[in-house]
Amino acid sequence: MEPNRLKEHLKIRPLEVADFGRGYLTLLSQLTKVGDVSKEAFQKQFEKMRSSGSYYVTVIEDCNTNKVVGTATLFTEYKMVHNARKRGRVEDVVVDDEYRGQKLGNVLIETLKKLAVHEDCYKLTLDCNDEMIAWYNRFGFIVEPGRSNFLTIRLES
Ligand code: 16G
Repeated sequence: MEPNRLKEHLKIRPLEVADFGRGYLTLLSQLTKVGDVSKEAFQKQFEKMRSSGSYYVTVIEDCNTNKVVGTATLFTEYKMVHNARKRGRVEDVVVDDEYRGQKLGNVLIETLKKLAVHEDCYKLTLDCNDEMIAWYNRFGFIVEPGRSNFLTIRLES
């Protein structure tokens, strides 16, 4: 589905600092623990992400309710390997419970894939809960043979 196939009242666009007030963090809390992020902390982090030039935080807003109802982020990591190109990572994909089944996730992922090609990424990766693997398979993400792992150390205190 192309981004322009979204229903009229749904708009896909980059994250704005005003999305703090449009429920962006509440939406993320449907994915994982957000913690206590003040408006000031949000603004600071937003500015760091924006000025780095490496983050493409994409949201879908319902213009009828002025709420952010879907989001996905492309993070691009500079590499020396592969002719000093970039690796893209898909992060923080979430669609509001009440908007599931409208293919908003498809629009977000297809948009990030195009963006990653445009940004000259040589590959695009993600990690997710095992039960989501089949969903991501639909977009071409696969578990590469011999690499069916994702290693983590939790550094949170
Ligand atoms: C999933 C997300 C990742 C997110 C993490 C949060 C996708 C494709 N993956 O792995 O982006 O940061 O969950 O889980 O959306 P955590 O709180 O356990 O780190």
